[in-house]
Amino acid sequence: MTTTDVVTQRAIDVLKANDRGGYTIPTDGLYPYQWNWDSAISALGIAEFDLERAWQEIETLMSGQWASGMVPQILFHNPATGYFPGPETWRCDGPVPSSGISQPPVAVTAARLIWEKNPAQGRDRLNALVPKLRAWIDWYMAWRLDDQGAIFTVHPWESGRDNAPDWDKAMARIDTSGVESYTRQDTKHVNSAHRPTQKDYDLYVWLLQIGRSAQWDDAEIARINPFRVSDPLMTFITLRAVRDFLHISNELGHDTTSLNQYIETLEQGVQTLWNPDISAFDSRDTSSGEFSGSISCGSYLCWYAGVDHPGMRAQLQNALAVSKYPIASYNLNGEAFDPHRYWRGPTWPCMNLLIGLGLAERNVPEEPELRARIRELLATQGFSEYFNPIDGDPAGGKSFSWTAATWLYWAR
Ligand code: 9WN
Repeated sequence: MTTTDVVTQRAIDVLKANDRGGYTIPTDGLYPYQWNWDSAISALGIAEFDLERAWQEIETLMSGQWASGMVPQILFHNPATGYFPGPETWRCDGPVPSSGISQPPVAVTAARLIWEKNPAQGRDRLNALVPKLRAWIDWYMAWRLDDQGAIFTVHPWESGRDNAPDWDKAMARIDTSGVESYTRQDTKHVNSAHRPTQKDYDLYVWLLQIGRSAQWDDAEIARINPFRVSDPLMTFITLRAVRDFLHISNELGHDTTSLNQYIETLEQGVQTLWNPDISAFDSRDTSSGEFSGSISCGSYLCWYAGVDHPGMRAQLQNALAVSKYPIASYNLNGEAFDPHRYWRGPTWPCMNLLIGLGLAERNVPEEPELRARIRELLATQGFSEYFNPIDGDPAGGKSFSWTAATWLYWAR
């Protein structure tokens, strides 16, 4: 067996070990349930060795969809211990016990990519998913679209980048003094210096309480939730999802009403996230209109969304020059940079997978170099949750599903 074969077998073993029967958990212990965008990325990896099981991953995720069209961030299919907040804290009543917020809609794109591996075999399964994927896209456009055409998040957990510096200014304006008492579980599994701070968690729980007091009603949340930050990552991933869904709908003969309008709106929206002061796509607080001043891994998803930008190409070249293992979750020269703390500096291979797909599709010449760096990182350090961008030191959960999937689908 070659080294590549050995690492590939290890990646398959990780995904199989994290399989809980119809869905894949991100990692044992730290995250014992089904997470939305983790499952989408895991499904891409699973599709490399078991196409049927890859479809099932997406189908199980969509089984948790609410009547509103929202697809939850976490589905608590089976009782488990060791994670906070669980279903008893969220108190939602969807078809499957769940959290009350969503996550970036990578699953729409994953459905297209899995289908393309064998269109004849996947046709019926994709046809059955189409109305659900459509309802989720419509929900995003109804409830998460700002007045400039960008997608915002109402909770850092919804963005998927929990403690990113993108939210710092918006968070600083919120008084969390009414937060209920709670016990964190995450720091029992991993080093607390690598996790969000207590202050971050107070805000996460406080925002959860807001949603719960609105009984998770979208209109009421829109009225009372003070946290609303437009995010390049969410906007790029949604734009990409709509483009892929339009393609699927055309190919399979489904209704395409409004989809071109959505694309036009989001294309305009992403341009409003360009911050000339840092020469990058940036997050914007919808209440103050202020940019966060953050160059993040989300900034580099422009190509994934079909958007080229010479300024981001320059950023990409710089990122390859200043760190051994790019693209980091946050710019190494940024004032909030911390190489260990979660979304404030470490490199997340799963984000590089999405960035890399976009670079490859747009024929950006730096793609092979980026892929080679991540390949080396995973082959030598294994499938951890995230890594120090400077020395590649692994951190967070071990045997992580979407990291293994990154190897199988892209890096190997
Ligand atoms: C909250 C599962 C998830 C990822 C997120 C990542 C982290 C959860 C947490 O883990 O967030 O969703 O409790 O820290 O930030 O992107 O989906 O891997």
